[in-house]
Amino acid sequence: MSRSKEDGERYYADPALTAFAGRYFLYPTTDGSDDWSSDSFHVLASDDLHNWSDQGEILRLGRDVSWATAHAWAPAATERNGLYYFYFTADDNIGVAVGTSPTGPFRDSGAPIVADGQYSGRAIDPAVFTDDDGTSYLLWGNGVAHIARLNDDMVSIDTDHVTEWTHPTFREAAHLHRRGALYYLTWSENDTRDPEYRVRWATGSTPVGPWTDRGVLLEQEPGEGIFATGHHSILRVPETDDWLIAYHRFAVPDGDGFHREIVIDPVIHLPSGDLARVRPGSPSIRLTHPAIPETLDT
Ligand code: FUB
Repeated sequence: MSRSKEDGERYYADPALTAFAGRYFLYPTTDGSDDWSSDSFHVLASDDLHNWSDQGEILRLGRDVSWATAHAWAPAATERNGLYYFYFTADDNIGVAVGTSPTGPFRDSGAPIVADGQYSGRAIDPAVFTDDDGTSYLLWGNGVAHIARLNDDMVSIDTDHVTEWTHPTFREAAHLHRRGALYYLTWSENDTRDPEYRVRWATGSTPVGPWTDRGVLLEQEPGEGIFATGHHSILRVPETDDWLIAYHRFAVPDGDGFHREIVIDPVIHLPSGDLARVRPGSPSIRLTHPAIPETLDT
């Protein structure tokens, strides 16, 4: 059963925080239904990371995507040569749609870029990373993490360069960022309905590993009523060495694994290259009240 908030709030999860041309964009899962059955994606935009507005629906399964009808989850987006690539989960496949602006409209490529069963584990939770040499990688997985080189068209992967990674704590939401010579692989451990859903990190000297587990980056803060802090993305604020992590948690108050909200906190890289533990709740940017255009507030 779904429940909606009364004052125009919506539940969002699985945030992919990005910056394009001086503006921030957040590509989330639309949450609030008990089996994560949403069939459409919205994008939120902000000039200052504090005030966010819902830019409307950018892709609807069934209508805009012929090969899937539900479970629109965990998207990611990037830009190359003036085109915007929107990667998304749909019924345990990964799709990609292309647009001319960060807010769409996006046109589906016509078939999954990674199909259900094509690789081990579940085909969910895409993330996209572009290295300093311009090579882009698509990450995905549940149970098994995959890091694949994207072809120049950005709508297909180089099947000769797909790296698999497993770890006892790897559940889902693999994400990659680089600072200097060090690559950071981060992921979610446990189930998103579990208060102990949390983010771990590893380091490596290449974008495909090998990876050294470095422990927990972010976890619940029960004393502050904060639970299930996971499925994140990490963004460098353009032109700075400031870094942010966007993640979801059980909505406060009364949330659960199907009613989640997005928050943003700083990520600190210590001089050693280690990541400082993220402390949720002090002082997080909370996205519980994104303004929704009247035409969309149905
Ligand atoms: O939002 C649906 C699913 O829940 C995502 O794909 C997982 O990462 C978990 O957050």
